[in-house]
This record gives sequence, structure tokens and C-alpha cells, in this order.
Amino acid sequence: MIKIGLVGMPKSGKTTIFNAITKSNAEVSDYYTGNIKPNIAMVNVIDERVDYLNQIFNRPKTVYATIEYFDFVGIKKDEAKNEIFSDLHLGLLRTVDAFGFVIRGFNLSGIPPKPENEIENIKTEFILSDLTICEKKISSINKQLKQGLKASELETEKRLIEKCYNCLSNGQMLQTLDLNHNELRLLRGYQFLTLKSAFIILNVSEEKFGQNNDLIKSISEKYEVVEIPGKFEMELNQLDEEDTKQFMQEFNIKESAVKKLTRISYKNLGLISFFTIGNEEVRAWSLPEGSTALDAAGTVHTDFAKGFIRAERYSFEDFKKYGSEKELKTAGKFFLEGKEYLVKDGDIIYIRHN
Ligand SMILES: Nc1nc2c(ncn2[C@@H]2O[C@H](COP(=O)(O)OP(=O)(O)O)[C@@H](O)[C@H]2O)c(=O)[nH]1
Ligand SMILES: [Mg+2]
Repeated sequence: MIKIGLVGMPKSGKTTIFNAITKSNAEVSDYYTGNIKPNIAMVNVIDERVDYLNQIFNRPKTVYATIEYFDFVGIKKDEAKNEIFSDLHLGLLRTVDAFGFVIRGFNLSGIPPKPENEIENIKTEFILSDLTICEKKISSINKQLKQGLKASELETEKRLIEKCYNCLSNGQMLQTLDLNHNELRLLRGYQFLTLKSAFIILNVSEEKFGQNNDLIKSISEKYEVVEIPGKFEMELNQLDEEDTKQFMQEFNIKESAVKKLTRISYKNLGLISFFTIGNEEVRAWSLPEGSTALDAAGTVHTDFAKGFIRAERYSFEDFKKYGSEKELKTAGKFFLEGKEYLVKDGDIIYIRHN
């Protein structure tokens, strides 16, 4: 399950955006509540291909891939330390896969937005938090080295952490480092915030929607960005489909917030979808690009990965063209793949296992 954390300055509209995309009615407040329990919502990844498949296969259920969104409610910032996030907050943030930085693009009680400052502030706090982790680790490795423990492994790890430390000290996120597979594996346990991908959600008023192109262009030099009229879309949730359509047309909003966020999350995390046709359900799953048939098997069920024999596979496009598995086989478009096969977006997969 993919987890996206909505983060940002107080009152940038995190809870508003959360409500807009989840149709839930989490409290939108002007005050910190001191409560650190996050709002969590599971949102379906709408994919017309799954619907199409189940029109043909006619199984009792259609199951979409899901994304989990976290809105960290009323986290008290530490006024004394002048920080946006408390340590507790940062700890929770380490558990998500990617961040949506919610940036205020509307006037708040007459205070004009400062989007670029907000982005910089969040980035700085993430960098400082990661730096602290590096410092602690380096000092603990030094202690171990003095005691003569597994020197060569420790030296390798220390060099890597020092590389991270230098990057962060220069004000750069770890994302910008060119890390190889092994290094990334070594760093996984640290849950560095700046190693996770982040995109920008520019929260604007409906009147200003579509008029922020210069700002968006400048942000997009560093981040993927979507522009969302958060409050307006939250309010649309109260209306029926017909009225929603009409209002969206009026303000020239071509894509709903939830669709935009799904699209940017997939792009940002480099995700693809594959499908399974079971007896009970036609189902979509998401996987990072570059995953193997064995990864796909493990996503569906750990037992499928353990007992993996082979994957039977065809593409959604071919299925649409040929219409049935029988026709696909005749056309040579039905494939048997081993563990190492790299799954493609739109693959329909059946895992043979024992
Ligand atoms: N005008 C305007 N106000 C907004 C918008 N989004 C949020 N707000 C208001 O800003 C305040 C803070 O929003 P909230 O979602 O609670 O922010 P959070 O602290 O980041 O969760 C609330 O009074 C919202 O109604 C917007 O797009 N336009
Ligand atoms: Mg909130």
C-alpha cells in the first residue's frame, strides 16, 4: 500500500485538501488541537482498464489499487525552537513513501501567500532532521570502531553516511545524490525524509485557479507540482455529480483533486499497475517500475512468491485487440515468464505457484 503524507505549514490547507480528496469530513480548524493522531484515508486509484476488464470477465467484484493519505492533525509546533514539526511529527513522517507539500496559495486573513518560502521552510526542516540522524550515526559508528568491531563494513557505512552528511550540509536533499542500488539498500533503515520523493500541492482559491503559471513554472524546475483549489473542491463534495460538473466547468477545472494527486503520486514514485483476474475479483495492483514477476507475485500473496513457478502474462492493449485468452494464444501474445521478468504497466498476470 502506498502512503502519502500531506505536510506543510500550519493553515496551508492540509486538512482541507485531505477532505477534498477523501470526501470525509475531518475537522478543519483554525487552531492546533495538540492531537497527533493523523487523519488517514484510503483512496481508490480509478483506472478505466480495471472496469473494462471486469465488463468482459464479469467477476463479482472490481478492486482498485489504493493510496493511503495521511493528514497529520494539529501537530503543535515547537514555538520555542521555532520549528514547524515536532520530533514526534517527524517520526510519523518517516513511515510514509512520499510527501505532498501543501503550500498556501491563497490570502489568509489578508496575509498574502509566500509559496516559495514555505517550500524552502519545509525542505530546511527535513534537511536538519536528516542531519541529526547522520550525526548520531557517525558518532555511534566511531564508538564501535574504537571497540574494534567489524571494521570494514562499518567503514563502508560511515563513508556513505558522511556522503549524506555533506550533501545535507550543503543544503541539498538526499534525493539529489546519485546513489547506487546497494547504497540505497543500506540507507533504507534510516528512513531519511529527504530521500523520499516529494511533490508540491499548490492550494489556491478558485478565482485564482489557472492563473499561477509563472509560479508553477518556477516550482516545476525542482518539483512536480499540481494546482488545486482545495476549499472549493471540498465544498463540491456536498453537491451532486451534475452540479459538481457545472461548477468545475465554470472555473475551468478539468481534473478533480483526487485524480491529480493519483497521477502525480504514480509519476513521483515511478509506479505502474498490473491486473489479476481471480474467481472472485478483477483487481488492480501497483508496483514500482522495474519490479519483477516475483515482486508482483509477492504483492498479491507472500505464498505466491515462495512457491513461484511462472507467470502467465498478456498486455491490456493486446487483450483489448484480441478479446480473449484463446485468441491471444493463437496470435502468440500470451507469454510465460520467469521470476526475473520485468513487469510492464498494464500487464495482466496469472501466477502459477505450488
Ligand atoms: N480562501 C481559502 N481558504 C482556504 C483554502 N484552503 C484552506 N483554507 C482555509 O485555511 C484555514 C486552514 O485550513 P486547514 O485545512 O485547516 O489547514 P491545515 O492547518 O494545513 O490543516 C481554514 O480556515 C480553511 O478554511 C483555500 O483554498 N482558499
Ligand atoms: Mg489540519
